[in-house]
Amino acid sequence: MNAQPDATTRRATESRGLQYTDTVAHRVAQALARHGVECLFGQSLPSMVHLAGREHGIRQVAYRQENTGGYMADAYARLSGKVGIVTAQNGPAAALLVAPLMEALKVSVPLIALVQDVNRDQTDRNAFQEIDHESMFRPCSKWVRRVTEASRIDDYVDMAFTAATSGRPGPAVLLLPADLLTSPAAAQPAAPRSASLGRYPLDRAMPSHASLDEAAALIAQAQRPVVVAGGGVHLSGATAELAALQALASLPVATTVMGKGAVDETHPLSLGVVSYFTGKNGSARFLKPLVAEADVVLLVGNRTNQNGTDSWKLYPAGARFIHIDIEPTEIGRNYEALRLVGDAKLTLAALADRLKAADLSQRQKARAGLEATIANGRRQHQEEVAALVNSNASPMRPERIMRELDQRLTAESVVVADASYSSIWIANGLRSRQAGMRFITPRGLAGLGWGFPMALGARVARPDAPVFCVVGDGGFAHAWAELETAVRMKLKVVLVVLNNGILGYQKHAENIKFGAYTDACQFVPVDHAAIARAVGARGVRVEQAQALGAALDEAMAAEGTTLIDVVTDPDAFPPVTWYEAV
Ligand SMILES: Cc1ncc(C[n+]2csc(CCOP(=O)(O)OP(=O)(O)O)c2C)c(N)n1
Ligand SMILES: [Mg+2]
Repeated sequence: MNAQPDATTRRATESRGLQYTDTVAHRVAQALARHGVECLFGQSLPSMVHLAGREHGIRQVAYRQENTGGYMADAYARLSGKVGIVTAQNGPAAALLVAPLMEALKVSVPLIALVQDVNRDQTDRNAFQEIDHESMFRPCSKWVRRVTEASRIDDYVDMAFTAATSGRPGPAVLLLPADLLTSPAAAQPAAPRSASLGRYPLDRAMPSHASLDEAAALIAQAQRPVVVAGGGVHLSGATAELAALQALASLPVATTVMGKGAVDETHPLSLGVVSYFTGKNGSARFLKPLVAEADVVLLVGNRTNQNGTDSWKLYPAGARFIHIDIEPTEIGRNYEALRLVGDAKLTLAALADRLKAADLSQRQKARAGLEATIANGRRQHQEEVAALVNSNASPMRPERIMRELDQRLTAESVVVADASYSSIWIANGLRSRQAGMRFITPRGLAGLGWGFPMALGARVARPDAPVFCVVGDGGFAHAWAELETAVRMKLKVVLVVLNNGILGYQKHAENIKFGAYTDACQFVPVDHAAIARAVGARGVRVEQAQALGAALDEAMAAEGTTLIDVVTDPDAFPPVTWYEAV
């Protein structure tokens, strides 16, 4: 006979409905809803915020680990145009947010971390999991504050959104003491805040008329101008303006990895990604001179970082630079430039307006020759890689894997890749079909393992878009647990694991640098498809090139996430230029 559960057991095991109404947490949720927040990426704490959030129609998207939760929120922000919100408990959980916040800081993605803190009267008493959050978060965020007064909730939530979405977007951290959240909400002020600040860019600034005039004249008179578009073009939503400028002034446009998709890569004036992988078999190998020999270089939302500039060797030393950026200190960091401090969308449009009135005959005359040069460079590349792209070898060549994927992309597809070789394979092997198509890669810090959780966040932002994800087997092992999240949260991703059995980039780079590789590089055989099936996802293994197409088609037609474990050539590496230079 079953004994009746005692009162404590009943209280612990039965959900009786939320015991709190009109708390500070409710006021937080209300403010989030005012800023257009629809979902919180969170495991549980601060529980009161999640529970109150339900009452405002705010959905919880669960994660298994704070690290990956941060990347989910990041990709969500990149694709939704809204702020990504991630929540975490104080202490060790909060510490796991450092890497995703740092990524967001590097590549200017607006995130807000809502982090629970210890009760206000327990501060500095060695309370459970108490750490100095403000010191920990300061170097990886734009703004970090701890709110302690019930009457200031709207003020602080609005400050967090303003920090995240204004100027150069980035992460903000709001620390919420646990006892404050369950306290009664303060009385509403006579004039409650009503602004919605959850979209970015919050403010769009413009450079001076004089500097725009000067830039337009430089472009109109240039002999060999080129545009190099970075991720800032996507952040600003400036892809239509960039396409218009490209067409109007007959400008060849290259992108960085972060900027991929800023232009249509099938356009006769697009160069694709031109950066640190223009070696043998690189898609931009034969187009690189259009960047390296330019006389005027227009940088747009481009950090001029090491990878994008191929260790600052790619851009021509003698060129005149024009740099559009919302962040004044990025202009002139590595290349002295005509400073166009402003929002990319407005600035490109203003530049185009001026060029419409300018004498563009030189640009028009150059166009046919330029298009022929680009077509020729593309053809040379296609001839060079034909054998690899069409290879039926087993284990498979990544170039062949990219061919199968590329054939299935549409302008609506979103492609996400992990760090390591996967982001290079997709940048090289897949083409953007229209200005504004999105390829999401963790290029702020290139941390391993971020690809798959980013794909989940991408799917939350674009529930109707086909989301493809390409990851290496080493990086994916950082995030296996989120396969269960994909199943539970009903997030469909077509996940391709490049199973080469090694930490490829690590092993090849070590061999090239040192003539030997370290013991961590080689794995025992792993059946990733079985891992997927173990948590209720679809999992298939592909060992023959001829089988990949059908596997992709089935995955695209299936209901939930499918993991395709593709047995990949461990000796294949992408065209990293320094591999050839050493
Ligand atoms: C968090 C993190 N740890 C370590 C590295 C260093 N790292 C860069 S690439 C790489 C190997 C990745 O192997 P895998 O994910 O299997 O991809 P592959 O290169 O084999 O395609 C390593 C260890 C990193 N970038 N990030
Ligand atoms: Mg690998």
